[in-house]
Amino acid sequence: MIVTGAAGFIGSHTVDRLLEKECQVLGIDNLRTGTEANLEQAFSSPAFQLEIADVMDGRKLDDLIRSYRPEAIIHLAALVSVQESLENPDLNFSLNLNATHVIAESARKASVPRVVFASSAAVYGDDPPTPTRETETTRPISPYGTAKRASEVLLHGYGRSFGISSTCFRYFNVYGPRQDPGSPYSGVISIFQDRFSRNEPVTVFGDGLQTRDFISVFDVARANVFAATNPKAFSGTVNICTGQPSSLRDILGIFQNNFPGALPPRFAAPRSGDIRDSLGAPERAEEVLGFRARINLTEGLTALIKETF
Ligand code: UD2
Repeated sequence: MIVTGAAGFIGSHTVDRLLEKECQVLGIDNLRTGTEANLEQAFSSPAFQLEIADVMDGRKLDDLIRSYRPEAIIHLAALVSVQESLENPDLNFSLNLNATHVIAESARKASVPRVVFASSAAVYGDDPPTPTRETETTRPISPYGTAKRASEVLLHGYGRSFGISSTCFRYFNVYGPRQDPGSPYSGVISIFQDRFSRNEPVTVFGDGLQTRDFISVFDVARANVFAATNPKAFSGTVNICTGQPSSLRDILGIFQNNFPGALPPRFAAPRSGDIRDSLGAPERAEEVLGFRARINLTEGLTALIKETF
């Protein structure tokens, strides 16, 4: 197996899961946003190797893929911040679309049978009907969502042209250990975890009644590994979500239960561009992959807070 973005949040958990399943894994990462610390557990396995390389480097990728001859490529390397894609659309184009083409080409040349790709619920745009199905019209509202959608089309077109199976996962709001809380646009759960554990107040933008479909990174890694290791994995787009809405107040409540005596939250005006409710329809994942999220939010968040994962 090859995992690009192996040193990132979702990548490192995917590597850990592949190693648990006794796969040989070559991780590729340029360490732009990922860190080797995320791979601490993986480095203890002789089945794991990390290559520090850029997925934009087509020649290097060709060499690596041709010599490793993976059963599948799980392509997770990306520019992960929607905000950064708005500030630097050109870099977003390189990392989130051009790199997909580099991967597709390398896969074709080395006859790799399967690619699993990290797409995003951001392809749906603002306030689609909920729960949102994969058949919903996509109307991305950021360069990030646009490149993710274009990458899906590219991979499916390549798949049909050259017989490569491509599973494009539209992840909803992923949370869990190793998520970087470093920017104001980081996932809300990573920010809350950081603030509560340092006894600093959190800020709630809006009334806190906005809802999201939060899915544990352990469930996401399980979906990635299932699609990559299953020769009959479905080719197409699939939501990776729980189908369960949670409000920000629900999240806050779980943190407050675990941190009695924490400072009260501050409330601020809603963020511009914030959507009210995001909720995925999980049925297709169940139908075509037999995948269903197993970790409910209270359980997953409590484990994250207590670091008992
Ligand atoms: C996700 C993406 C975002 C964009 C958006 C499109 C992530 C981390 N963010 O944003 O880049 O694609 O989807 O709809 O995947 N919030 C607070 N306090 C904080 C931080 C956040 O109240 O300190 C609120 C935020 O205003 C939002 C909710 O929490 O209402 C969730 O925020 P988020 O950035 O984790 O995720 P989301 O779905 O808004």
